[in-house]
Amino acid sequence: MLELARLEDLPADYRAALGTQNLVPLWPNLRGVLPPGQPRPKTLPTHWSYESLKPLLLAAGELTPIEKAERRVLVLANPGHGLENMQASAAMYLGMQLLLPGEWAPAHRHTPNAVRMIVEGTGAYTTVDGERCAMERGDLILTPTGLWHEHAHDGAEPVVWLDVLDLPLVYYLEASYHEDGPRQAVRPGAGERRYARGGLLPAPLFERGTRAYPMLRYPWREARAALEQLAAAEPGLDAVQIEYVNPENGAHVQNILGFYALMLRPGQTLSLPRRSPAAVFHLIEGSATVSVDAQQFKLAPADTCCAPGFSRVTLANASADQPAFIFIADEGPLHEKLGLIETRN
Ligand code: 1HN
Repeated sequence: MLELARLEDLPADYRAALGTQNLVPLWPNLRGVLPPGQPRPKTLPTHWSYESLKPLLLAAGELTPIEKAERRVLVLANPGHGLENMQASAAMYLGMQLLLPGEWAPAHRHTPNAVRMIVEGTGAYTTVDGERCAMERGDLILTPTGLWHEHAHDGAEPVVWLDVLDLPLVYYLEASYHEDGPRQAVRPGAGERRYARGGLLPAPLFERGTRAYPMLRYPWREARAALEQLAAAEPGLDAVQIEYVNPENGAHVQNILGFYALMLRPGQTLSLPRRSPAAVFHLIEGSATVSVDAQQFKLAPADTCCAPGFSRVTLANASADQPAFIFIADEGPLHEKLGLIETRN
């Protein structure tokens, strides 16, 4: 490949003259922004152990009252992006949030989209757009852009969940901001009952719903049953995987990030296609090894890891008799909308 001239090849006075007029020569920087063949992600394959971070999260519960934190979260930051930038990948933010009995995380809304994957504890609920969403292990709860949300806890033990947001992208676009609001009037959540049966949609007087976010809580009980039934119905199927979708139209549940659950059969090894979006893997149940290029992460329940775009990812379940259940978040919907989605062998 043609070697391009470096910045140092230019006379110092010329470089200084460019700077005074806010000008930059492209050629010394061209290969950096357009590397050959495939991107050079800053995102590093990274593993966060729940067992290791949990004591630090519980300590935060003693060190910082909820009133002083608003959201008590330890961010799972990718060192490749610089920890202070609070990014798991180019477009994904991850955090582990703790809510203690009796605490309340006040109502706000913001432009980034969030989802929560509940890790442990019972008795907490989040109110999204006025709908009460119980938080139980493995549930996925959406907090799409612009919807009011707050968290409350009537139970007796700490509740922890994984937050996944598209914050890095929305922040990069200079589109990130929030508003505070009063405590919401709460009505029981209805989405999960309204869309309780696959292929059967409410259509009162022949009209289908058109709400952008018709279903806010996806109970783990249902997702797990769907995976087990899929595995039983198709014994030869390698990728026992479901996507969390908008039940009215089958679209991705949110505009920017995609969300999936995958079951590894006992003893199964599954190689994923190499894809342009970065992905996050979070173990809900069982045990699994996630290989990302040359690195191997052994995931225990509630562990999380990430893989940059175009990496080779292999998922393995070493258990001879127990399935493993993995929650996956990726930047796929974003890449699709931008026309950047690629899959390679
Ligand atoms: C947020 O609103 C929550 O509502 C959690 O629980 C984490 C991280 C960045 C920006 C907003 C929440 C967040 C967040």
